Amino acid sequence: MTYTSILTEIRGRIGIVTLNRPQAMNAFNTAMLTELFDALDVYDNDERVGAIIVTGNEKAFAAGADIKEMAEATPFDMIGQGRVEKWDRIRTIKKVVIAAVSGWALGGGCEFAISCDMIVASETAKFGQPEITIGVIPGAGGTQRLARLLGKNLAMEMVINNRTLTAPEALQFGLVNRVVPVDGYLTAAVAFAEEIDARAPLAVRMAKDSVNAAFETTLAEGLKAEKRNFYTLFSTEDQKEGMKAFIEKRKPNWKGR
Ligand code: DAK
Repeated sequence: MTYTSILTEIRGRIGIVTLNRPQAMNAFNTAMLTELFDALDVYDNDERVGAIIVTGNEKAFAAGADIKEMAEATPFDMIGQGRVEKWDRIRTIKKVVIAAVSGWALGGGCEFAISCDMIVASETAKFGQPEITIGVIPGAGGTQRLARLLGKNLAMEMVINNRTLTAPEALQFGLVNRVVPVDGYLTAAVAFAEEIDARAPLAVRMAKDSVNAAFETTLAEGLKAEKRNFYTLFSTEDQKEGMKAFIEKRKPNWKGR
């Protein structure tokens, strides 16, 4: 697929997808959304890529869905364009996806960022769900994920009263993993992704799957998923290598098998 609204780059072993509609604050139109998920799929299946970063520019990660594109839409247009399915595809990516956020992460932009596995934010990052100001509510998981991540009261305030969170607030409330100076946020995200890529790949995958189970199932089902993943890892060469390396007081040499 030829991309017109995103840029892609493999830096070392890190796949970087840059949202690239600066004239529209990186608002997600159908083309950009389609390209973004195509690129994520490509990197998810590319053995040269160990982890993935999605980023925007300094001013805007993404200002949400493209309001101009959906202003006149009917419910059937919204359903027919498969938007829900498109947004849902982030849940199917197996590799770790880190959002590197600077500037605005609003509406669908905030929802996309919090659907990633982790977030590195620049000091200027701002997170919000302003849909209420245009007569709607979040439609890509914001009400559910923010309630789980931040608790009910703050989620209510963001969704009902357009409360935005600054980067320090987002860090304080656990919405992001780290806040770094704006001139180094992508570099910091790449370093973070490289740390993850240096770990046992199958264990990383199982760890991601297990933590995600906490958001998608009951505690009992989540505990079952964790146990299943834990036991499965005992069938890998990396488990044998990791434990042997510990005993031999040396660094493990991961094979991803
Ligand atoms: N859509 C379209 N264009 C946008 C945009 C957006 N969301 N955000 C900004 N732009 C455009 C502006 O219209 C402007 O274009 P021109 O007038 O120059 O042609 C250009 O980007 C620069 O924006 P501003 O002039 O407004 O720049 P400022 O620095 O003054 O303000 C801002 C930046 C980000 C605070 C402001 O632009 C803003 O408030 N933007 C709108 C934010 C917003 O309301 N976002 C929520 C959108 S609704 C779904 C799943 C998810 C969704 C929908 C469906 N399904 C599963 C079905 C998601 C919905 C949303 O996200």
